[in-house]
Amino acid sequence: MLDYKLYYWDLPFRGNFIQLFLEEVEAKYEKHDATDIYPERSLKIKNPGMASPYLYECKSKTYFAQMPAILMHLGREYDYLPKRAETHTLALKTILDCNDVLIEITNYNGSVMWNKNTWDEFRYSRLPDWMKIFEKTGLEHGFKSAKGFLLGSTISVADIATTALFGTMVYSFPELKDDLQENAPHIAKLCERVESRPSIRRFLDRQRQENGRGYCGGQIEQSLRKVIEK
Ligand SMILES: N[C@@H](CCC(=O)N[C@@H](CS)C(=O)NCC(=O)O)C(=O)O
Repeated sequence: MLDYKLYYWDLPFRGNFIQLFLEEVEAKYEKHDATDIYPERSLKIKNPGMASPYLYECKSKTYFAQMPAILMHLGREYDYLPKRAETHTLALKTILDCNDVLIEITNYNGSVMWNKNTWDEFRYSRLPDWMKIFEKTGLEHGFKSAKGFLLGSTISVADIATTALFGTMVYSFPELKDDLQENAPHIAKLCERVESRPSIRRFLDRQRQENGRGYCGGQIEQSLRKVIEK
């Protein structure tokens, strides 16, 4: 029996946050194109949401929108949330940080295209600060042990989100690999470890073979490529 249907574009960007999780827990799910809901049906579904990703949960016949809400829901369902109050809150904070980085790297969801000056300002100021925030969080919590995860000794939803953010970013834009290595070396390693978990690895290999290095799509990806690949 099917557990979930995920509605997203054929791009990793926000969809991989959900898809890496579903792969990790080996949920039975189908991937559908975002246009099956967005925009015509967005207001008609149970628990309407403005934009993809949408997750349909078969057992409750319910839709969820907003990537952080979906991940928190799945984290609770599959016991991928830290138990202590501090780290539980940090798991949500980490997912929200990820979503903020997605907004910033797409210049507010593509509202303005990048130019070399604005991109360099972001790349050499805000982006390294974001990377350092993740690194410091890990060092203060799970990275105290060599094989630790971001918030503790076991994998949590925060590791899936961090990998969906930075693993995807450096795969789509290899030019940013050194930036991550320099500012957040433990995060770079964490992404590699999470990406090599067997079901995640199989999924990423398939996705990358089919979609190459595509990131967020649209004019904003073109604009990003223009400034990064210069
Ligand atoms: N805050 C929402 C943002 C959703 C969002 O911006 N989705 C993009 C694709 S990644 C989209 O479909 N945008 C079209 C729109 O906003 O109308 C989330 O985290 O899920």
